[in-house]
Amino acid sequence: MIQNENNEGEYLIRIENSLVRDEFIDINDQNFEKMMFLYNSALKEIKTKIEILQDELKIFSDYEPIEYITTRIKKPETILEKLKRKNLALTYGNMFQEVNDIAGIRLVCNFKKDVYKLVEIIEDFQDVRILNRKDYMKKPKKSGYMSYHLILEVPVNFSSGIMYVKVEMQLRTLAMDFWASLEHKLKYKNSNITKAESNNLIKYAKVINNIDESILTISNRLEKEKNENILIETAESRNENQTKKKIFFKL
Ligand code: 0O2
Repeated sequence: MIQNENNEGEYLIRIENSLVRDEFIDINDQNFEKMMFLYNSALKEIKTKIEILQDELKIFSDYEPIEYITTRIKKPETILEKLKRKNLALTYGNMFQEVNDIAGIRLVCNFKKDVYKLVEIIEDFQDVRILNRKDYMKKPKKSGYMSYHLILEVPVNFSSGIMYVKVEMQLRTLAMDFWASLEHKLKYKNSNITKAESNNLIKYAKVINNIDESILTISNRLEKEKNENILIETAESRNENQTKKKIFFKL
């Protein structure tokens, strides 16, 4: 790695080596801007990887598990709020090490099985590291929230070398996304909601989950039928070829 005092890379290595670890965050200073540059770069990298995967699955396997992708960078005020919520000093070191979702990418899928298939594929990415995972689909949060979360470390090539930057990936179905987006607006960050309204939101999450399960059953049946038809067609064409061969030998 180039160790040049004046280049950006040296600054990045400094963050890694914790030279600015104890500095307090100032959302208007250059250090903050540089931190955001790191997260934005990682987000571009992972988004491109997922888009390439999406194209590959479509072209080679006629499989389109992702309905849409969204990305976002956490607002500066929300980063500070999160550090306070975790009772941590508002330093760059804590921001870099303890806040995992400054860069966020969301993959919204059609079916639950697509989420697990994508997780398996991402696990096989050679360069992306998985630091942590939470399966809120198998075990929803008390609020009713369902999603699959991966904390990734994404490699970004800078002039001074490679740096691994954390990105939170949320994978969920369309139905889960519908619920989570509305609940986020109505309740997640709003303490004015009543107990009854809160209970209703939990109830709706269960309804959403039932819908997801029923839709999955339909999709599984159709897939099974399609595979069976392929098998029948293959067997038929094999028989046809054998008949042709017999006719050929008779001639
Ligand atoms: P925002 O405004 O969406 O960014 P940890 O990462 O383990 O230190 P954290 O961040 O609480 O702790 O982990 P968790 O539970 O995996 O939550 C991460 C993100 O998931 C949240 O980010 C939300 O985006 C989403 N989330 C978690 N619980 C709920 C929920 O009950 N309802 C909704 N709608 N979203 C939820 P932030 O930073 O809390 O919020």
